[in-house]
Amino acid sequence: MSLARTRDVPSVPNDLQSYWMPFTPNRAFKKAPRLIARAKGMHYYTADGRAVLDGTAGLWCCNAGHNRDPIVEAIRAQAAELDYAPAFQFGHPKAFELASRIAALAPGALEHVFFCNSGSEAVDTALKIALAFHNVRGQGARMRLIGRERGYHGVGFGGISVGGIVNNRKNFGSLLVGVDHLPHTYNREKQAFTRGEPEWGAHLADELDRIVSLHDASTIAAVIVEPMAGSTGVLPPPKGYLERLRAICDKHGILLIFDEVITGFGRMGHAFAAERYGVEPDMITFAKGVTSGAVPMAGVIVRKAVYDAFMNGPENAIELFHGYTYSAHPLACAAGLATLDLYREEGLFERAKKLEPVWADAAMTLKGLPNVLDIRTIGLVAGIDLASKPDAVGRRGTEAMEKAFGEEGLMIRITGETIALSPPLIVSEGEIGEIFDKLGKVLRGLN
Ligand code: PXG
Repeated sequence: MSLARTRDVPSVPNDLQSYWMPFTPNRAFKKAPRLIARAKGMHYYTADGRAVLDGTAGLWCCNAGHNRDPIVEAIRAQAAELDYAPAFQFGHPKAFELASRIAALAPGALEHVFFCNSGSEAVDTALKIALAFHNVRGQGARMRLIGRERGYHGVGFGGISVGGIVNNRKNFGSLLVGVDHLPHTYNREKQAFTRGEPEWGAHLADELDRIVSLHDASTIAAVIVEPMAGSTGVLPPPKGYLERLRAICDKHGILLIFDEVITGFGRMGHAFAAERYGVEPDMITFAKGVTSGAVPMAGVIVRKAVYDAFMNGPENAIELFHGYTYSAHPLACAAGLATLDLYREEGLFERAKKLEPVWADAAMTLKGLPNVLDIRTIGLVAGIDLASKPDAVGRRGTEAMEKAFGEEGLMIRITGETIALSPPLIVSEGEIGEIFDKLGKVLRGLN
């Protein structure tokens, strides 16, 4: 790169080639880029100043809305006070404070927090803690991990191994060995146009018993599921399903991990989905909403008995050989504390709960529009399945996203042919109407 080029970096780049974009068709994007320059509250603003209503809280993360003053101020003040402190063998006060605050939000005996920087790291951390937990208790034969079809647990090798998305797995070798998968819980015939948890499907949890009888419980370390599968198109858990998984795990001494990277911090009307269902897992992974997306941060909340199992060796020995340079980074902790304050002061989790029926009603107004095959809602989340074009699977979804952004000023997220919506929890009833009006226009205009 020439010096001249670095010196005169324009606010809108004129060469998009260097950046290899994640989970994006790079060549198509670079021909018709969608650039976001600014955000405030419920809106993004494009580089040319157009307002775009945020129907997705970024990527399911900006739950408090964008660029909220108290979060911005906390990050600013922290950057001036302490940029970085070593995460190993040293600590800084806000790391301990944030861990206590998160543990207090989590249900029951989930009392300890291990910090990471992304959901993918949180998942790999939880899987490693599960394996190490059985080892320190002398049950090292418990090595198998159970995920679920259509599960998304990030992109680390652990996460894609227990994940159930074919495209995320097929090009990356043999992955972890000793992994099995539960069936996913979606059945359009039995569940179409359900608000909240579908009636049908709790029995699918019993597949865990079948997997246990195949491998024997003494070889199984943990089961990991998203309480609501977000990334593969919004799949709420069938009524009673998570309770049943918990009971089967208990029966066999298997750890249950809830991946709450999306469902945590208010998205389902509670601090965590575990609370919504009254099911206490052994670990919860979180990310995204913990800082409202403002600084990367993630972690694993661990049940006391699991943590305690590691605390039996010599006191001056490291208990878990795991961690990241940026675990509990000061900027992330400051952002996290300010975000949790905002959630509490504005009652945003309760707000999401209160708005859930309004949100569901508004989403269901799209029923009957061209190509709409199913609509699912839960908390402040909606998934809308579109029929594929016969010769171009995924194309209609992409067109919807492009049209929404370019013509209606609405940010939506697509996964395959499913539109996923998950607005910031500050969304007003008027803005909920606006989201679905705009989307309705988009759907009527698609061919
Ligand atoms: N677990 C779950 C349940 C997630 O949803 C991750 C782990 C990984 O987090 P990181 O921070 O490593 O990306 C996620 C991430 C989408 C979408 O459009 C979803 C995610 C990320 C990006 C897009 O559904 N979820």
